[in-house]
Amino acid sequence: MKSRAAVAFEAGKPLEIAEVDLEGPREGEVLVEIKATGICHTDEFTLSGADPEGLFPAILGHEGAGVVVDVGAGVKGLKKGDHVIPLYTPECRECPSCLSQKTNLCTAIRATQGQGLMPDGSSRFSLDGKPLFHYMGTSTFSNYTVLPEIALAKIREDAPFDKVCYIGCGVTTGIGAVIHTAKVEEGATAVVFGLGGIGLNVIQGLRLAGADMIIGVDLNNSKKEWGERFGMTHFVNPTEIGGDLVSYLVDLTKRGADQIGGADYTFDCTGNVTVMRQALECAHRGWGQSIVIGVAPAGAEISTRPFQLVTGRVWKGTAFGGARGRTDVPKIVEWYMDGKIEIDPMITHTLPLQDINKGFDLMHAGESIRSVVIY
Ligand code: NAD
Ligand code: AHE
Ligand code: ZN
Repeated sequence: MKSRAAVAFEAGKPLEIAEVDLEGPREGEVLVEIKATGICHTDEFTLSGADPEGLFPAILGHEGAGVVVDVGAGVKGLKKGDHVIPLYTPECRECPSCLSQKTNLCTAIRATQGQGLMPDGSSRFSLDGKPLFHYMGTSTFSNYTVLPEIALAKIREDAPFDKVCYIGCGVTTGIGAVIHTAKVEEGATAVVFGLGGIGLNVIQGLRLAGADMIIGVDLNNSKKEWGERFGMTHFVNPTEIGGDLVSYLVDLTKRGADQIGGADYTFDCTGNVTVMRQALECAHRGWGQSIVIGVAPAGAEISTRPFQLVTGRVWKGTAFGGARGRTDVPKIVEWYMDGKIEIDPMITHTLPLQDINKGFDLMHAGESIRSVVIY
């Protein structure tokens, strides 16, 4: 079949709209009509050429929602008409990682996914007879896409596609980092670096967990109002404090009898390795945990004095907020439908597919939180 798609032909170049060819689902695979997709900073990261796994030409996009159109042989858990969210972190429930119950990083198809291919080692997409790479196993910048059954979460049918697509990455990553990875407790203090589409969801996750002091750090002052909207209690612009950011944050988190200072939990949502170090070092001596969410460019490395770890700070990372997609994503959709979490105000822009590059421009200009493409 044909599908309208935004194709990334080359790193650093705008996407181009094309009618691509899409083969039907093979064994264990599902054809999905994508109804809406968010644009995440990770799409921009890969398009920029900074992703060591980045492949071109490819169909990017990993934050979608849609409807099952067809299923391949052996698909048991999904049928035509089901509403689904694609999962770049699948959940096979059979691999050692899934069975361990210690991680959400299912390994069933990770190798081929990283090569831009379906699990059988081939691509379903092509243009003019030449294959196009899949991306993160999802390729939601195509109106129709094929995924393995294990990479789809079935969701309730009254959930609006143009909002719940955001649960396919940003919402789950941010809230999950708080709930699954950090396991933040009531009354905690926290610092969130980078108040974009991920950081604001960390903030709403912290509010949900009952954190007391939620400090947001961003270079863009317009993010102050955004952070406050979702529960941030203090805002810091590092360029305006006139001194060392870590000392400033440690002082700000001194409370009552505890004059050591430092946050119980800190989160990097920038992908900047200098910020990651600051986030670790403003975590509380003895117990503070710092969670890396941001994705750093090829070749970037993190560093700190080992003494920071010797004295009890913990450095952790999280992918997809530690969520097990098929199990947890439908629950997060329920939370949204029940009003327990907010999504609508964060979707600042909606665009037709032909304007997808505007979504990237808005992100670069710091003007959007999330842009969503509606097919
Ligand atoms: P975004 O562009 O919407 O937001 C980034 C924010 O960081 C912006 O508000 C920007 O002003 C701020 N910022 C940039 N440099 C800063 C600095 N030095 N100090 C303070 N603030 C700074 O991006 P997003 O969609 O929220 O994604 C954030 C990061 O998370 C990206 O690196 C993305 O690739 C990554 N990500 C990771 C996962 C995961 O599973 N680990 C999932 C989604 C996104
Ligand atoms: N391909 C990059 C790493 C990119 C990365 O870390 N991706 C996150 C999801 S970001 C979503 O917006 C992730 O899930 N990582 C785990 C995994 O298995 O990819 C690189 O550096 O090679
Ligand atoms: Zn993402």
